[in-house]
Amino acid sequence: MNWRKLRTLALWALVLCVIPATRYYQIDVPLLRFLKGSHIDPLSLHLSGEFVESNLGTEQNSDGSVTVRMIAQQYLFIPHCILVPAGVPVHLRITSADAVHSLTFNGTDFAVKALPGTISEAQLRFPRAGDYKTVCREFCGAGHYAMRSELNVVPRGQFPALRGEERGNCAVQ
Ligand SMILES: [Cu+2]
Repeated sequence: MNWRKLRTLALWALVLCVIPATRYYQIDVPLLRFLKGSHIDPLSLHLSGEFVESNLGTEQNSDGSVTVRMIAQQYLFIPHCILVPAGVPVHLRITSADAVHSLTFNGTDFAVKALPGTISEAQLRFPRAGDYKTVCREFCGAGHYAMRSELNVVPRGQFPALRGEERGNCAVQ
């Protein structure tokens, strides 16, 4: 093999490595999740599986922690308001029904990408009670600026026992 061919080959190999490296959330993460078998169909989220409407919101676990399930879609987060207790581990599971979104809470450094076809997981803990605005920080289309919802953290003792249909409703207090 002559040097010119080798150089061209090396250049292509470099380009093919650089593209996924700069598109971690768009290429690498979905590919890894797909290979691991945690692929989820964004078109049927509302119809069956973990992200049906009745299963969204805050679920209490037997060990005292809570699991929050959310869908991000143009241009809202579902549920629109999340209620969690202060000082307990919050297991967040979020997916997207369409574009790439980024879930953030005003006043915190926390950010998690929501990607169609995969479930993003994060562990959180809110030490004090308070209300946070939930804002999308990934430009996802014309209505991106209005994509926001709420997270209400209440003292642990005041956190109500949520029934199934109340999981995505902050009004239950
Ligand atoms: Cu957005």
